[in-house]
Amino acid sequence: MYRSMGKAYVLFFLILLLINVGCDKNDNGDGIQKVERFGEGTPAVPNAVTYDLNADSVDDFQVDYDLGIWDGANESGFLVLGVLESIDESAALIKVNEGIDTEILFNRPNDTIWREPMEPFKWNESGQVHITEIWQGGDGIWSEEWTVNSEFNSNPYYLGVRVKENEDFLVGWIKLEIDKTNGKIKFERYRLTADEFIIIPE
Ligand SMILES: [Ca+2]
Repeated sequence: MYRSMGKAYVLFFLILLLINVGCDKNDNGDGIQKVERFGEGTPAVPNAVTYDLNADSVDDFQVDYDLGIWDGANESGFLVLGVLESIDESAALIKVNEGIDTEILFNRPNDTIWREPMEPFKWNESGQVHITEIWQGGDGIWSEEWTVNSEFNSNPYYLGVRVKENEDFLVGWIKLEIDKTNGKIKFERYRLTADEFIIIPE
């Protein structure tokens, strides 16, 4: 319920000012950081993590957290988005329904991920996909849990990816565990290949 409300705000009241929270974080030692300047009750935010999935010394993705502001008709609030940023032409697989609505985290075991995906699937070219989020209501109260940007409700989640290697791409998948209590996005397992496709195992 809350998630769909959140989407409506993003789509229809779009005054979304994203500020990278990196400079406002204070690490308390367990990988969760607090955004200090927005005062009491602002959720703790996990550290950014960078991944070099094919171990070629070139980073491929970064999981990071952005602070946003939503502005509705008569109310407004903050939100924090957990995002996966592409580095060096790496990309996440998205599904574009009727050319408009974009889905991520739709893959499951036994799915085939193609190096050259066919419609409605494509590699995300915007540089960032939105994995999880937590919202502050117009009453100032934050949601108790993070929501995951997926049609599925529980861990694990799967994401098709491509990763740049030399002048070519590898295709693969990442199995993610997302902690809804603190927004942590963990790469539990991943696999890449130079083949034309890869199948996500059971
Ligand atoms: Ca790499």
